[in-house]
Amino acid sequence: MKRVIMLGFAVLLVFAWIGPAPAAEYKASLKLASTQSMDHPYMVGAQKFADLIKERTNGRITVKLYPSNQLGKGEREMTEGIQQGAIDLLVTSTGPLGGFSPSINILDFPFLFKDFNHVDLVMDGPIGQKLLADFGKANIKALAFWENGFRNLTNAKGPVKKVEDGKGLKIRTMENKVHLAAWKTAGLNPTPMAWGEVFTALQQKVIDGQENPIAVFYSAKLWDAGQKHFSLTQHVYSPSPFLMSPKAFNAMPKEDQQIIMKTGLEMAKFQRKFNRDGEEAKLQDMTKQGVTVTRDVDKESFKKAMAPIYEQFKDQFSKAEIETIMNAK
Ligand code: EAX
Repeated sequence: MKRVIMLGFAVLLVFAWIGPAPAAEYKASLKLASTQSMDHPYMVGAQKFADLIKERTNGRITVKLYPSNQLGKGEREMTEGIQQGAIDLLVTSTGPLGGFSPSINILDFPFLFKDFNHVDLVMDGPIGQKLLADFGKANIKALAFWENGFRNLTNAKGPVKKVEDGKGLKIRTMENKVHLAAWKTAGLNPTPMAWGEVFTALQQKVIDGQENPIAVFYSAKLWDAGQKHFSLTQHVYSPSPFLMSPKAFNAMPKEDQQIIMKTGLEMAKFQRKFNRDGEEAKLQDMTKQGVTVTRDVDKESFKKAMAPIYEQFKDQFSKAEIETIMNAK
């Protein structure tokens, strides 16, 4: 009996020895990417995330930041990098994500969310949790919902107050089938494009306009590419999943995985607030840069013009599913 116990101990010891490195010894350097520059709320959140991870792991884990499309010309390419393990962490809009995890497209419907409170309720509740978990099937670890913001239509031709004013405008959309369908239905002329190509396309007048949250427009200084008209259409909320490569995540000891998850979630709160608090000052500064900001947009006209797409996608997203989000309280 004694010998059996001794043998048991020996086996346990061997297993303990060859198991994953204890957190005290584990070291890693992680690459964090996005399409956005260091002053955009994505990268402000990312910088704080990097600082906290370093502090909380006593410098064992460092996070190196790759802003401004350094690791790929757009979000589709970089999401592939996450799947393959070439990129460890990514802040991305939902633009191309439906091609990886189809359920996420439900968030891309126009006029789904009333305001930021409504957004937080859904993102931080069971619906948000389920959408994050679904990424697992695509070999992507989704840590939290950071944010891009409510998107707005901008163009080089003239002020747009109601949907009719925008008819025929050639605009860039993200590589997203719901957005594309919404703009087509509304009578504009949308064309999908990776973010890294938008500035040049605007400059060369290949397109008349684009749509994005205030912070993206501001960080990219799109007025320098001729975008002089900004309409506060707020036609769709743009959430930004904070993604991690399972390869990097699974290589970590449990304690470090927990630090990563906890800090990612904490930064979701911080980053969303930072984004929202900064919007008004950016709008005012844009005006000083010569941008005409149309605030009194007839949103109802956009909402009506885009409404038929809910019917168009009813086989993938039922009315009941959509209403659960719209009526969340
Ligand atoms: O995620 O491609 C886009 O328009 C996105 O909003 C932007 O890159 C931020």
